[in-house]
Amino acid sequence: MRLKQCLLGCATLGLAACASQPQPNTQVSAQYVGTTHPFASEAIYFLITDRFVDGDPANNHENQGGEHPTFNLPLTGPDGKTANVGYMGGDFRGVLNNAAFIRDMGFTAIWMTPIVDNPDQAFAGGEPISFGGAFKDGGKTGYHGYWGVNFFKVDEHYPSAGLEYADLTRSLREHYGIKTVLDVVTNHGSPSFTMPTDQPKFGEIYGKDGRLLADHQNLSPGQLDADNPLHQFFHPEEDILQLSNLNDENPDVLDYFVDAYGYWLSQGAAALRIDTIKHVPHHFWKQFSDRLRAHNPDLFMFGESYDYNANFIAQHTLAKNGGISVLDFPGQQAISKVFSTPQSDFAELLDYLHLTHGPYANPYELTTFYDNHDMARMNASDGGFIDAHNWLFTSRGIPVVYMGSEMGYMRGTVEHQGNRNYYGQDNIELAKQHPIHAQLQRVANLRKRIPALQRGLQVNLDFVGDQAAFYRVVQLDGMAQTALVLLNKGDSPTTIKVQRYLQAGHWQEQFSGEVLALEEEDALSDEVPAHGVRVWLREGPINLPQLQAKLQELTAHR
Ligand SMILES: [Ca+2]
Ligand SMILES: [Ca+2]
Ligand SMILES: [Ca+2]
Repeated sequence: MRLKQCLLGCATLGLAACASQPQPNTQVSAQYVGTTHPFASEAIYFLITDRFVDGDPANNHENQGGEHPTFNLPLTGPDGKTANVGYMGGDFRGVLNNAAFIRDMGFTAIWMTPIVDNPDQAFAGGEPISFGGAFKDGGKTGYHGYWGVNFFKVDEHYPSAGLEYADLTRSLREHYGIKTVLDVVTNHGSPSFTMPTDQPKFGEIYGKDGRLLADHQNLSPGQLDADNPLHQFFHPEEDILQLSNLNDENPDVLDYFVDAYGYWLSQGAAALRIDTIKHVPHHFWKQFSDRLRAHNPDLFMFGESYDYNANFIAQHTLAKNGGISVLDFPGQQAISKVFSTPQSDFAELLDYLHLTHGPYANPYELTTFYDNHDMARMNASDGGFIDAHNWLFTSRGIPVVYMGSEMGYMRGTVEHQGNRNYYGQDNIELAKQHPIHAQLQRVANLRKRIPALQRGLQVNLDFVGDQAAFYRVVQLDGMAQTALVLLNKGDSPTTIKVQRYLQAGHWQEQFSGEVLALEEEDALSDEVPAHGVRVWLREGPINLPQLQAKLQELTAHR
């Protein structure tokens, strides 16, 4: 077959061109792939457990907290707008009740905010938070989960009878094919000083057996006593607001978290998202990673290094620092800007990709997103959200979508302006009819069945104005695919013409089923709908020398 193609090629190209081609039998085994990591196949739906869906009012603890209640604490803004810093009832049952919704949208994994026990009162210290405010913890509760107290214990707001964490992970996996991503913190516990009077659980850390291991005792970090065993879990310096700054130099702290997160992995967590990773030194992560992977060899972890400098965040991805992937914050910035600004140019997306000579251990293993719970929700039109998803699910990286984006929920708002508002079953029912949801479901399910879109090398063609064209190519273990992705973020249909690296053969457009039989040196010209995506797929070995050379270059310098 290959010989026949070469002979045909010689007939058109002439003997000299044929003679310069690599030997056919070396091409058969050539491997082209962005990453072979199993987790690259996943697409992640991110939800704030407390704010997703209240599936069981029995665990709401509406009367918790005494003089510092924890349930439903609204922040009131102008024009009747509200945010909320109390618990609002979301739980494991609410997630499981909507597992089919998440699966049907095309997601294969759910990242839930931390599930471990947080304090049972609102924080009375710090500076009071108000509507639209930031960097103040006064008056807040641990509804978000990032204020751990006992890292071995599920917070009382989440489980139901017969639905502990292990039951949830098992049901999601066995009945819906969904993996669970555990959100982990090692940098800090709960707020730990400036309380008018010391509040229970704040600044405290408990062991698996329920024993008190550490207590900040409402002292400022500078007042901690290095000789007091209860203080040795903490750094004597402030880090983030009043949060207890855990001492990453203390081997007991490392042991504690390796044990705790190893325990949750044994309860069915499939991957870890690591909070505030840049606040903890690399040597800690190297040991943490080595010890967890000793028992979980392929464990995928991705960190939140909230920074727009790729060289900085990429440090975590290096093997010497633990080989931990990261959320692509530079990508987030670019993606959000491009798709919320109609006059933007697709070319503005090229810089963050770092497909060659970049700082990342492997750019194809980054988790990609355009907003989350810690920033303003993307302020885009429905078309902008649709375009963002069309890009996210076809370009390099593992897509992460924050709950509510399927209907552009609370778009443009920051954390305490509505971006963390309760989502709820009623909104989910509305989302199922929303145009953003319809298009997301279409492209996410396409990625789910096409390995080239999950792990293929990305070969960029033209990125100009509202048009983008690129290939994703994979040739691995007897499977070979070339996906040609055509994107249009404009308000009217546009024709995109591609000739560069275009292989002869049978191509099929994956949404419409249209087919094309291309000869060598043919061009492909296709009309892409407004805010649309077209994906042409060619199955079979990569046999075009120019494309082979490009793929070899991308591989050599990835
Ligand atoms: Ca509940
Ligand atoms: Ca609690
Ligand atoms: Ca720290």
